[in-house]
Amino acid sequence: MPPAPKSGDALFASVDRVNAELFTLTYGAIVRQLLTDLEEVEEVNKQLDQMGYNIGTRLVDEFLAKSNVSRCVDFKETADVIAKLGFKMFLGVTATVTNWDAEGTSCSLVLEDNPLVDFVELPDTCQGLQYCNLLSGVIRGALEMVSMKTEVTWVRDMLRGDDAYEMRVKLIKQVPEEYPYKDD
Ligand code: MYR
Repeated sequence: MPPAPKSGDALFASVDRVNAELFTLTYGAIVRQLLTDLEEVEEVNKQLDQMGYNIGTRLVDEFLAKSNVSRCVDFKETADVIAKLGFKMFLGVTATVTNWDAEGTSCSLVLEDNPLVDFVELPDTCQGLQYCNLLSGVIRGALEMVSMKTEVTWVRDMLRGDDAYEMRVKLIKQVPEEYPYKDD
């Protein structure tokens, strides 16, 4: 007997899953190719970060258009928006915002589930590889487009034996946006 046709929702769920797997495998192939081409793990880390940055500078427009998010009142709200809406929109998971510093300018985004690393195991020769640098680059690039200069670094990485993925996001400078018209 032929299989029953899938309902619309089930079909979209399976298309989403296939897309996510394709994305994960494609990312793995890119990292592998960079390792072959650049040879030095440090160079691959830099390249992944730069690629992420370039993606982030463009992704932010799509995010703002689709999410209807308007200007956040402070960096804490921005971090929540990234963790709950940004990650959900582009990765299908959410992150936890934690470990704020006293000034409210530095926090951690913790991911328990990271679709980028499904099927990945790092060989011993790649121990210094920051496999998820694309993601930190995306955050840095996206935030720069909304006037926030940040540093984003990985402090925990399950591929290196840690119990979660944790990136540290530090606000370096907030460039005030100039209102383009003069009030008379
Ligand atoms: C504001 O203007 O203060 C709001 C800015 C929100 C920026 C959010 C950027 C989200 C970027 C998506 C991250 C995707 C991670 C995979």
